[in-house]
Amino acid sequence: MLTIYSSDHRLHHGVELKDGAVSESFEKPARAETVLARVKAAGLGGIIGPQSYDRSSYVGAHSERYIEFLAGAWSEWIATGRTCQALPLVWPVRGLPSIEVPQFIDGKLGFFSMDAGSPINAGTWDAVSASANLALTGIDRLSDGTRSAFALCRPPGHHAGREYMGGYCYLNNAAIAAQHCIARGAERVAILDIDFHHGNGTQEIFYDRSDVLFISIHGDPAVSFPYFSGHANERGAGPGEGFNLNMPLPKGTALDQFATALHHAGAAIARHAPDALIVSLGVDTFEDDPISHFRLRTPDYLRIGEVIGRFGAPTLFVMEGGYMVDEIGVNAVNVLLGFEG
Ligand code: SP5
Ligand code: ZN
Repeated sequence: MLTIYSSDHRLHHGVELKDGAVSESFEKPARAETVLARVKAAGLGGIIGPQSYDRSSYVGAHSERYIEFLAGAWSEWIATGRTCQALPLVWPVRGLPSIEVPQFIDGKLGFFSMDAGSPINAGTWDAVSASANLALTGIDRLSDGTRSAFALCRPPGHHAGREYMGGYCYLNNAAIAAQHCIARGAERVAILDIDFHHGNGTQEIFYDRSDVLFISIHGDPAVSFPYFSGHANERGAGPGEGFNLNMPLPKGTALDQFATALHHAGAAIARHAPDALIVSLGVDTFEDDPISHFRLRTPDYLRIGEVIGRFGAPTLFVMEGGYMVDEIGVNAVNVLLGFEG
């Protein structure tokens, strides 16, 4: 399987508010390096860099004003005399008579975010645009007839919505790839999200559409981030009704229960008959993940890959979460090896 990778991910190295203090984010550069090292050690296949894409390729999944904000946020931040990382600290709430984009950067950060989990620093835009370009390159390879590819994206994307960053995510790499695939003439795409966390951003972007089926298997939002979406009764709206499938699972979920959900996902994907399948591949479902609550073990990821391989669709894997750095390489690559059979 072809891997698409860029060292530009290192340009983004964020902080995280944790236990009342600022520390290094769980979402750190070593994650992608560990996965890349495992791709090489396992002999998965060739490794190529991204093609370049205009930022208009991100519009569709995102709004133009959000892309403008993200590309310019660091300059606006340092223009105020600050050199530390930029974090949002205020958000609009329910019940406001109108919500407009503030003029000052501190207000814009809150307007265009869902939490304080996505800090912005000098290299963030270059890193997140390179990450999105990996997914775009991957989907273009599938359109050319390749059966599968792995976009080793970092930063991840699935929490980023049409107009917001959050949960370590800025550009929704999987959604951008799906939109590009449709723009190139595909009739139907399916996105299967197996990260521990609900893919709230991807859900939002395609919620009212029937051409992109979104399926997410994740920790029950009653007790897990992102808390405000991911319930089973969120099934899509208007023409998109029935094209959003959430499968929340309890804390402690192990392979048996996860595999049952994966088989349900397979049936829904078969009904949709997509031209391409995009897998949001998070391995924070691992038993030793520091921020998540499932109990998958390293060999389980081979099985998960096998099941996805039997779906039979041209498949792009897009890297999402996974924070037990020592193990994310072997776990992620096990999915890819299992897929290849
Ligand atoms: C892409 C992705 O996996 N994003 C996850 C974002 C999770 N953000 C909330 C993290 C809460 C961390 N709680 C720390 C518990 C430490 N024991
Ligand atoms: Zn996650």
